[in-house]
Formats: sequence, C-alpha cells, structure tokens
Amino acid sequence: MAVAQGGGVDLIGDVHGCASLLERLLERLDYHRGRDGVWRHAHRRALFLGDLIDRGPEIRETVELVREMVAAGSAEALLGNHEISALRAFLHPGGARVPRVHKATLEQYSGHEAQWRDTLGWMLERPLCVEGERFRAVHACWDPSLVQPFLASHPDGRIDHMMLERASDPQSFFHQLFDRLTRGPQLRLPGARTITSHDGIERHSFRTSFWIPGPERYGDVVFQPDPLPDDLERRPLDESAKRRLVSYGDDQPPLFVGHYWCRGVPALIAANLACLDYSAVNGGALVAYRFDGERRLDADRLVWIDAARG
Ligand SMILES: [Mn+2]
Repeated sequence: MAVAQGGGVDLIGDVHGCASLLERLLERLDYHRGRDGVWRHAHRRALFLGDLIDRGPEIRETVELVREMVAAGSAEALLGNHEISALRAFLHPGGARVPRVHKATLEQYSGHEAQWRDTLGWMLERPLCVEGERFRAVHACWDPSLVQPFLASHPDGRIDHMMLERASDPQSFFHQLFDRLTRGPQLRLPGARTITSHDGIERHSFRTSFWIPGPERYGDVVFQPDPLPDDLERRPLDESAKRRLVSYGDDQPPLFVGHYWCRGVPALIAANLACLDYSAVNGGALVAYRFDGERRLDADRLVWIDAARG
C-alpha cells in the first residue's frame, strides 16, 4: 500500500462522522481541496485508523471525503471495530439483529440505500492493519500471535467475505483476529466477579493495556474509563492471566492505534506507541500524528482540533 512506503504519513484517529472537524484538521495539516473537490497534500498521505462511521452527525460526508482521498491516492483507511461490525451485520446477517450502534449510520443513509451498499463494498476492500517500512498501524491492538499469521497469508492486510463468515464462530481464528485487533485485549475478572460500567452494563471482563512492561497486579493493566474495585486493583495477576496479556516491547517499531476514547491533552503512550483517539465525537479532540520515519515518536508532532472549542 502506498502509504506504507516512503514519504510523510499523517495518521488520523477515530472520526466517527465528524466531517467538519476532519476538514479543519486537514486544513491545519496543509491539505487542500482541489478543483475536483478532493483533499490532497503536495507530498504527504493520510492514514485513517478506523471508525469513520457511527455516532456522529456527518457520517456520509465523512465516508465520501475519505473515499475520494483513497481513490485519488492521497489516503488509506483501516477498518475499525465499527466497520467490522457493520460488514458482519449487513453482509452476513445470519439472523442476528443489527446492533444499535449503527443507528446513526442507517438513519443518515436512509434514502441513500444504494450508496450504503456501495460503501460496504468499499469498506470490505480496506486493510485491517498496516506494516510499513518504518511503522505499524491498527485500530486497537497489535498482537503478533494473530497479526503475523494473518499478514503472512494476506500481505496487503485485506479481509474478505469468507473471513467475515468464519468470524461468526467465536472459537475461529478470524473472530479472535477481528476482536483483538479492532477491540483490543480484554481480561476476564477473577472468579465470578462482575463490574457495572458507567453505561449500566454488567461486565465479566475489562479492557487492558498492552504496553506495560512486567505487570504484576490487575490495576497495572486496566485501561478503560471504569475503574476496578479496590481489592481487584491490588490483586496479583496469576500466571494464566499473565499469559493472556499482550505486550508491545519498547524495541518494536512505532505503532499507531485509535479506539480507546482517551480524554484530555493528547500525549504519547510510549516512545514507540501513540493512541490518536481523543473522543472527537464526544466533545474531545480529533488528533493526527505527522510521521516522517522517526524511530522515537515526538509529542510535538501531534496536531489536533478541539471539538468543544469549536
Ligand atoms: Mn473503535
């Protein structure tokens, strides 16, 4: 893929239908809208980290803007968990109800059904992850035990109908691949414990980080808005829990992810890891990182538009 080779790459976090914010971010990054209406940079390309659709007010506009950039060779877009979910729900429904999270997308494509079907076909051609010469990018988590076999057989990172169909079996490789790469690692709570999240849902597992070296306690790896109860925070991770954790060593190439609903002032997670999702659709910021091949990332290369400040 073109963005994986040479030249500067601007990585952009979850847009979720915020097309106006995206236009302002592209302007700040010195992209210009050509006479044909397509956004381009003179010598750089954009790489979207997934979750273009759902939640926001301008989903069709977002998808069209990005599609035109991709068609013109000025961008590529990875699949996020929202695109994977939409592909599974609409291409292989299997009797399951369409998840509520696609409500905004379906409403905004109402009366434009042919365009929505066409968009699903376009999404199916997007890569799940990118391993460039100098960086890696995936929506949520780079798990080598899943990424390596997938890229070995699919070097372009693209998925297909067969993989989506097989993913309906939770034990299948493709279910695990999509789940881990686009939703990130999770750990089951010990025993029969549950926690109730801020949206009132009872959960048996929690989202974990994958960049903490040598975690010892549950609290070392929790990475979600809802904290664990105190006794669980302090509880040592047993060997089987440790085996289920994913780690991304500081000797690995720079990795870019979105997905995690970060808040506050955009910052790097590590010298080789940046999360660019800062909750743009919830009044946070739409964030980009201007990458030029550096081995260690530089927080001064983060560029963002604050959604709340307008
Ligand atoms: Mn996501």
